Amino acid sequence: MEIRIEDALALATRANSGARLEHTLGVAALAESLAQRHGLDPVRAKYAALVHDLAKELDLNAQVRLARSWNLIKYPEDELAPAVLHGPVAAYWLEHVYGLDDQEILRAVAHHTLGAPGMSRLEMLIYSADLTEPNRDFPEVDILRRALYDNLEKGTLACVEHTLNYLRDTKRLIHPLTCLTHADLGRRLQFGP
Ligand code: DGI
Ligand code: FE
Ligand code: FE
Repeated sequence: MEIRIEDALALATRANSGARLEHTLGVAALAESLAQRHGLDPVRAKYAALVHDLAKELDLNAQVRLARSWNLIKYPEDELAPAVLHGPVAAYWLEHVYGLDDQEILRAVAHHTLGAPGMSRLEMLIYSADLTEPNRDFPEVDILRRALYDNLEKGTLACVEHTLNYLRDTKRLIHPLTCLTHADLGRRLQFGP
């Protein structure tokens, strides 16, 4: 299937409204400019950003039902913290209902909330742009943006560390994939990919 930004924009405006659409457009703008900065395909980065939260506004119970029926539940934590399911649900829908066949975009969408071991640079970029897009406003966001601009891998590791600290501070359950992503990025930065 040809990757066309108009198609992704149409999907985003159908699925996301109000502040969520503003967020999605913010992720798209940042993803495009980080892709240009780091020599990745800006069209695929923008496409992935526009569709990353397609399933976010579905009722959480509906997300769990879809995730069960599509065999996307991999950890008990997926159902204990079902807000982490919308990435895998959107990626499955894009591939099996919509017909998108770009595996790297599909992985970037699936992994945008928790990351995954062995992420590609496009996956890192979408994960990080989601956290640091222009509408995000928390104390360390500028430091994270600069880190991402300087070095995608190190910046992504800083984003995962920020998320881990946030989850600890707010006493939320930490999903095992967040820990695996953190360990994998740390290892790759130390020993190479
Ligand atoms: O969809 P967005 O709001 O743009 O951002 P996102 O896809 O990163 O989703 C954020 C949600 O995911 C937020 O409610 C926190 C949650 N989350 C991410 N990692 C973990 C997590 N929740 C738990 N309990 N554990 C995690 O490891
Ligand atoms: Fe999301
Ligand atoms: Fe998002």
